[in-house]
Amino acid sequence: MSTYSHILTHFQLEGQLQKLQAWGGGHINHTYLAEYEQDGHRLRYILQRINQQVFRQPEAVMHNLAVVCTHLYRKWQKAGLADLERKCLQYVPTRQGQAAYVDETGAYWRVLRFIEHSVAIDYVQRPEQAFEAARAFARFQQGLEGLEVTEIRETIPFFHHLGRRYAQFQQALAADVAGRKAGVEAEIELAHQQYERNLPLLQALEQGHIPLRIVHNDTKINNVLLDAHSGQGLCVIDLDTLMPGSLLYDFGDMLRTFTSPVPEDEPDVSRVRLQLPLFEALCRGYLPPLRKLLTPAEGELLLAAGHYMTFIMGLRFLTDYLMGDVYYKTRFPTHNLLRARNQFALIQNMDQQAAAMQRILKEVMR
Ligand code: ADP
Ligand code: GN1
Ligand code: MG
Repeated sequence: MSTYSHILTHFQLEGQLQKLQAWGGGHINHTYLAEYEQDGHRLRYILQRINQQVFRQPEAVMHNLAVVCTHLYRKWQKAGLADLERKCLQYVPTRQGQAAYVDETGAYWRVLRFIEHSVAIDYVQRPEQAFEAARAFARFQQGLEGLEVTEIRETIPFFHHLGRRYAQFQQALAADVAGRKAGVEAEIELAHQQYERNLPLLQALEQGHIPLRIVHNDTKINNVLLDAHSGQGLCVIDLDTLMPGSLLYDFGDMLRTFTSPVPEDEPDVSRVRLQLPLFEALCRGYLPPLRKLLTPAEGELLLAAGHYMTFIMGLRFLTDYLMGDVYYKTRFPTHNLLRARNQFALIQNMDQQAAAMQRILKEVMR
């Protein structure tokens, strides 16, 4: 049993705690699965401690979670969405009625209802998975419609701002605190080239031609739960980075994580390849439901967004490697470097298949 069981006593949970164990493969928060027994029934919950190194304003994170969960639940309930309890993320309030419990050290804890009979996959193997996951993200986006951008707080300023990310990379390079610069010259060179190349999208975003929307900002494949039996897309999770931004970030991050059928830290870089059937499934799952919402400017930049987001993640992994692994959870010393190399390999592979991707996109958007 984890030593955190006393934290659970502060939440509106009934029954006997049976088990508490570490859970999931996220890179950021500390996640545990809590199992209760109540009147012969098993009830499960996710207990999470927010990573406050990453989220400097945990109250903003919790504010957004509460606003979005309430909005989606009401909207979908009114619409009669089937299986609502498994399609809408819900938190359990504290005994004081708050969304989070702040412990004596100032740490923020929250409890979420566990979505039963679901799976979070770390990489896509079949087109149906990409389709279903994309459809769940599209439903989520549609659900957010009607919520004002001003109701949502910014949890990480400049989260997907290429200029800021490049500046952080340059600082890490200059400081070279971990002495890792030597040995990654090729990656550094690539990062400089790709920065230049992705600047036009940054400019387009900054010029205000792209609508500012509430978006998820972290649409990687393991942030959506699929039904364990049918594979149906169920519930979008990990709402910590949900904030005003561009829908291009979300499509771009899906393109990054739904289209290459290997994990983000696949040791054999040559296996990192964009598969067109997965790309097509992603487009078919995500774009048609959002057709009315998408502006022509957004439509034009979808592929560029895949590049942009894949590059930003590669750059962030490389920066963290240079800084000595201070941000992402890592399991071995070259973990971040491997992740960065895989992102860069994916970008190069996207380039090789750009024409075919364009054709598919055109076909789906017709
Ligand atoms: P991180 O920010 O660290 O990625 P997440 O919120 O994505 O944290 O949670 C980590 C993992 O925990 C997810 O990938 C998923 O496997 C599991 N998880 C999180 N919330 C739920 C939930 N409500 N029901 C079932 N599993 C969940
Ligand atoms: C982190 O929290 P998680 O593991 O879903 C990161 C994302 C990266 C992703 C790369 C707050 O996501 O931005 O794309 O790792 N989240 C944060 O796998 O930095
Ligand atoms: Mg996550």
